[in-house]
Amino acid sequence: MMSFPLGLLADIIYVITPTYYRSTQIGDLLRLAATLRLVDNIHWIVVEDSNNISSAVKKLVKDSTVNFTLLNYKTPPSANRIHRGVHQRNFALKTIRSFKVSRGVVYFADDDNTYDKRIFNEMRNTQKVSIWPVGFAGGVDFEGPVVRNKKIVKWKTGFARKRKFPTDMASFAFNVTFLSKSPMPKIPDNAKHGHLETDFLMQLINSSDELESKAEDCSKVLVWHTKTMKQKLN
Ligand SMILES: *[C@@H]1O[C@H](CO)[C@@H](O)[C@H](O)[C@H]1NC(C)=O
Ligand SMILES: *[C@@H]1O[C@H](CO)[C@@H](O)[C@H](O)[C@H]1NC(C)=O
Ligand SMILES: CC(=O)N[C@H]1CO[C@H](CO)[C@@H](O)[C@@H]1O
Repeated sequence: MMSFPLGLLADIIYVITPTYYRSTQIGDLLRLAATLRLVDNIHWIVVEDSNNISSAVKKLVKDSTVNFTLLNYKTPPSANRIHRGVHQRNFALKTIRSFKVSRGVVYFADDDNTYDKRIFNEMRNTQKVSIWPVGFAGGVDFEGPVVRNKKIVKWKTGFARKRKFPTDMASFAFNVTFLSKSPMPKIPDNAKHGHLETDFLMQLINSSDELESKAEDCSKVLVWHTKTMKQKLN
């Protein structure tokens, strides 16, 4: 039997990307795929908001050379329209839960953000929930925890400061073992505007003390909440 020194076997990061059809969809996904292919041990879970898997997205994920699972889940008509991607992310969580793995990390990576490949190795050794700042989130240059002596002392945000965890979807990763809990943690469709993250995190942890600060004690921005301009097409 072969044995490996501890830490040599890198844990898999399950990267969840909800996506929906618009003119820039393929361009956005291509940019994300280009980053993910630079990182080892990624399992990319792409969930289309549609009745069918589209051939363009299927070709893109196959060509990415990233290990992937492609799914589709049409947002039900009854859904709360103030959020996007809730049902797709939850479907991805259920799918990962069905893998029944006992190690690994889960990360929500929307298709239009910009990721430095280093963020993935920052999150890879997450024990419970890891955290870092996100550029252009929360109405400020960057939103995230302020860390002093390894402790989160406050949060920097320009939006809904009373949120328990005032942070962006791209700012945290969590241990896959949370998904075997009953009930499984879910993104709540009935959350208030801008409260998806805090409402989700409250199902995982009770306080900021349980968060693991990454990206040099949250002093480096390695992911940006960028937005692709809507194209004006004649
Ligand atoms: C791809 O993912 C599947 C399912 O999790 C896994 O069994 C397989 O080992 C992965 N392959 C690589 C190359 O990571
Ligand atoms: C996740 O949690 C399990 C169980 O507590 C632990 O063994 C593992 O080291 C944690 N981290 C990762 C990346 O799986
Ligand atoms: C082309 C194709 O596969 N269309 C299917 C998309 O999904 C709807 C609803 O599930 C089916 O009725 C179509 O046949």
